[in-house]
Amino acid sequence: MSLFSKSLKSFVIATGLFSLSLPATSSVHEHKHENHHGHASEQTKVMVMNGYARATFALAKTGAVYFTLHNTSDSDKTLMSVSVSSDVASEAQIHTTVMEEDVMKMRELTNGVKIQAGEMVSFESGGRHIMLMGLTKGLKEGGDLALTLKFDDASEMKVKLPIKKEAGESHHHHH
Ligand SMILES: [Cu+2]
Repeated sequence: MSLFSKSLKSFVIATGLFSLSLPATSSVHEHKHENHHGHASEQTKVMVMNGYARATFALAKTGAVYFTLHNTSDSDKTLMSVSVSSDVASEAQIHTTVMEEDVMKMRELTNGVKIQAGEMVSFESGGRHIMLMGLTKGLKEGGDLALTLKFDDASEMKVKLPIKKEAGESHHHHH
């Protein structure tokens, strides 16, 4: 855990969580004053924990991102989509991994991932993950990856995750 604590602080920066009842398109202009109260730490209702992007080789076209989402609010939230700068990749998709006749396959979760009030959902190797498609220059170990997570209540959360090699399990899976 201590490995992650340094970067954890930057994961909890959230925007827009205080405009929960507003549809995505209605905007900031009429409610600008509301943005002033509430510090990020109090308004953050979903925490991103233990997040990282797996380092790739320079010419890789796809990459995977893992984290745990903790919904600290008292209402269910659904992660609907993830966006990434076009400087980094053409698209970010929410994937899950399913076994079909002993073959692992990835599927896009187009309806998002629901995190019930007070619950945690893990995105991890071999399960749900964020897949980056069309990487422009790979993900270099030691760098950062910025993503924006979008929820069904129209809130968005910007996160910056470290790029690193697989966390402590590069060779073996223990069963
Ligand atoms: Cu995938």
